[in-house]
Amino acid sequence: MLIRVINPNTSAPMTAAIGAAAARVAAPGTRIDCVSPAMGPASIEGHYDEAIATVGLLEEIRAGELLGAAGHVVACFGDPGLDAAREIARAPVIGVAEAAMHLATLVATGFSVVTTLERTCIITEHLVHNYGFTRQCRAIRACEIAVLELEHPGSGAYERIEDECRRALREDRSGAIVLGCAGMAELRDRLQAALGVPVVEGVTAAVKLLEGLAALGLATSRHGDYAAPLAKPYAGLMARFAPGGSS
Ligand code: 2AL
Repeated sequence: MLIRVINPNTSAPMTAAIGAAAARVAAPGTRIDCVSPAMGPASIEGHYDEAIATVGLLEEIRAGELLGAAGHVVACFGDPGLDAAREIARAPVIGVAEAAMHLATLVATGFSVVTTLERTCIITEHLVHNYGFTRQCRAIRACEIAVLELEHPGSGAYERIEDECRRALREDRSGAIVLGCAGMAELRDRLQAALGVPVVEGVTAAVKLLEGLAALGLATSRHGDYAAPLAKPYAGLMARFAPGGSS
């Protein structure tokens, strides 16, 4: 089966790192195609970045559907455009934040999210509420690391993340850590070995969940609000995104 992992930011090094992490956990019959949109922000660190990145993401969802993808991963921790993607895709679409949070609740009664910049914490907080994990999410912690710093080996990002995880385990009563950025995918194994608690990372979690859904014959419901968007004209630059009403 083909799983398309879409990094909605346009950083090529981050896309390569996300693809490598996804490929490492994929089952023998799974092919990972990790892509990023041709247009959009270099990193996603706020509401505006998210809103703009969503358009390129949806374009990649459409491209993946044409390639016959059996599943799509939205590989940004804000899960931007997730509901919209589900309206236009026949194959299941999973966001990395929802994947990681769901798995964390299976291995601990409470988890802490350790993310990049403090300004992104409110995006995670909204997701926690939307997904119904307010009782399990004990804290959302920022390391004040810019997303693209994660790709620079000399930035000290790993050490700052490990320090914040240790503070979380001391202070939050959490049994598990959720990594709050797709750019942290390659740090998971090292962090879990260092911390000795489950460290859940969304890219790898989403790949395994998509494989599970496929094995069980489960796909997004087309009944109700995830039905195809209604056909209508879109004006101006958005004209090419107008839904045909047939997907
Ligand atoms: C992210 C992420 O996963 N990718 C990105 O560009 N920004 N999320 C975050 N909290 O920084």
